[in-house]
Amino acid sequence: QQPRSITATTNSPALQEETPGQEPRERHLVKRSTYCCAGWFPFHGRCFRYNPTALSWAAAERSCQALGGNLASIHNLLEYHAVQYVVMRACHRNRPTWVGGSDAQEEKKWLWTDGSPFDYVFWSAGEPNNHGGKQHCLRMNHGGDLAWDDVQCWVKAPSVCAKRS
Ligand SMILES: [Ca+2]
Ligand SMILES: [Ca+2]
Repeated sequence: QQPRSITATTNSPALQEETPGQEPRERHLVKRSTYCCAGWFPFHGRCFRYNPTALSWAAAERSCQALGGNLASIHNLLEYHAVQYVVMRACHRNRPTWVGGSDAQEEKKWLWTDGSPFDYVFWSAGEPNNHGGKQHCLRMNHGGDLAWDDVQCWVKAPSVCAKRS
């Protein structure tokens, strides 16, 4: 399978990895730096994949682990837009979708399942509200601002997995 080029999928300058002055062959190799198998979208050293099957958050995480990854972690707005793109490309709308954040172990102590630092948030207005004291899992594309919401973990939703390229 040929890897997809990142530059073919976005117009954002921050996503382009070309360096001026390089020979075409070298440039070609740079573009391959995030290699992903078919069905996985490359972005900044990781590969992302949308799973349309509605699963609980824990079942979604296990299905990602079965593919060698975890539910996606998100560390800046560009990464969030990339994950939103993966969802939009697959189902042509901004479906509410599980990613790997959870505060199930301890309230308000959010963690990513891939072990990376929880160093960025994009909560919807008024979220996370831990509604009913029972919301411990992070679902994206919430509400009009398409931001993040904490949701009951047993709710079934599609998901996005990520793994190292
Ligand atoms: Ca909570
Ligand atoms: Ca909530």
